[in-house]
Amino acid sequence: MRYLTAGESHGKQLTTIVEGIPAQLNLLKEDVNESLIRRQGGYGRGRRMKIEKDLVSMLSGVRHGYTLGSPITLAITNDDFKNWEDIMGEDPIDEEQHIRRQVTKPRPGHADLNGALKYNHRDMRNVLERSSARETAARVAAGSIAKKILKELDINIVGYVKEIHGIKANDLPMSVEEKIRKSNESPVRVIDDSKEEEMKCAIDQAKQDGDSIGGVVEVTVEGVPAGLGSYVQFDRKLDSKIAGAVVSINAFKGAEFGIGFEAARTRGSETHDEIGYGEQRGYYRKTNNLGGFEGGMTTGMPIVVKGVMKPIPTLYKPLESVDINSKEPFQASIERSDSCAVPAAAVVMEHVVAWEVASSIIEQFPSDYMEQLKESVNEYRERIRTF
Ligand code: EPS
Repeated sequence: MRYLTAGESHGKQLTTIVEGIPAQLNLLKEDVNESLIRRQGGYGRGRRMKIEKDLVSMLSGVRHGYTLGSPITLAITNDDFKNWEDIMGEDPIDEEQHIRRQVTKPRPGHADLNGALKYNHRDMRNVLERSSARETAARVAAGSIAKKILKELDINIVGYVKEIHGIKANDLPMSVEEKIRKSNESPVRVIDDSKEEEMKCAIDQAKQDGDSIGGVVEVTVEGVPAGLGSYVQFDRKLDSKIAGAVVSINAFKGAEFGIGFEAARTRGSETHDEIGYGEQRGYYRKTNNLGGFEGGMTTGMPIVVKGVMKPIPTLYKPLESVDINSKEPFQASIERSDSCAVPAAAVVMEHVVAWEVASSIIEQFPSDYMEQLKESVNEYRERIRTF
């Protein structure tokens, strides 16, 4: 399975081309739209989300509600484009107009300066349009198809917020279904609502101060068979692919599995999960400190992975930078922005993790069509249960 996305933040549309999806997967526009709508929400989003209503058109690869096995093209229109047509249109504009409109003041923490240096762009709009987190809508669209595959295989996945600006939600034992329901009801996408108000206050305060705040999100995947991924080669380890996908989300700075960095402070005897066996359940671990992975392969326990998101770098409060034309210092100008996008990022992370898990299944099992995939996964599950 693979996909490519295209599109600028204020361009005409976002496009995702997805390839390698088995034939005969039931897939409706509503499945993709449900994910897109979840991503748009969350307390702390800026004015842009009031303009956009992300809805997908399926331009290829789906017929009468089922996938064909051919590439699937997903298109999301940017409603804001109508306000940007003269700035983002494909036709040439005169030199004077171009110079007047150039973005020459890079925002600290953004891709602006590094992208300009690399691609030799004197107008940093050429960088910021594509490096914008708007692109995550296109990735969520791809991930929503992966989630449909997982669902058919009885694998459930959810992303939710663990922490916003140091305010930590409590761990509550809940099924994935319950976590989905709870987090969907929460404006800050937490499953523990006792911290909700505190988090909203922190977001309000950041907004009032012209600042932004980050946080930690967690994704849980239940129902994965043991043995996805492989230890035999570094680039086949599924935990490393998931970590790569998480860190590839705009503004993410790290990923950890299970107790993660805490393992630096625990002894081996407190870290490793003891193995048990039950006739129905097969092999299992008595705890899940390692977050569902040993040796780059799933253990059959839930995958539990966290990602950390830095505060969004587009600030109302000025930070010092340098104009690339005058080379003079300036205080960054005011930009429209989200003061906190952590709740939306939980949805994005859920979808990129879903993609990696589904990809590893498609790679491992015959998967030209859904029935074939289901049969081979079930056969495998039965074999390892009685192993
Ligand atoms: C973003 C800035 C804001 C966000 C945007 C990401 O957009 P704008 O510059 O148009 O105000 O709302 O996020 C989205 C559009 C989205 O769909 O998530 C940025 O600078 O990355």
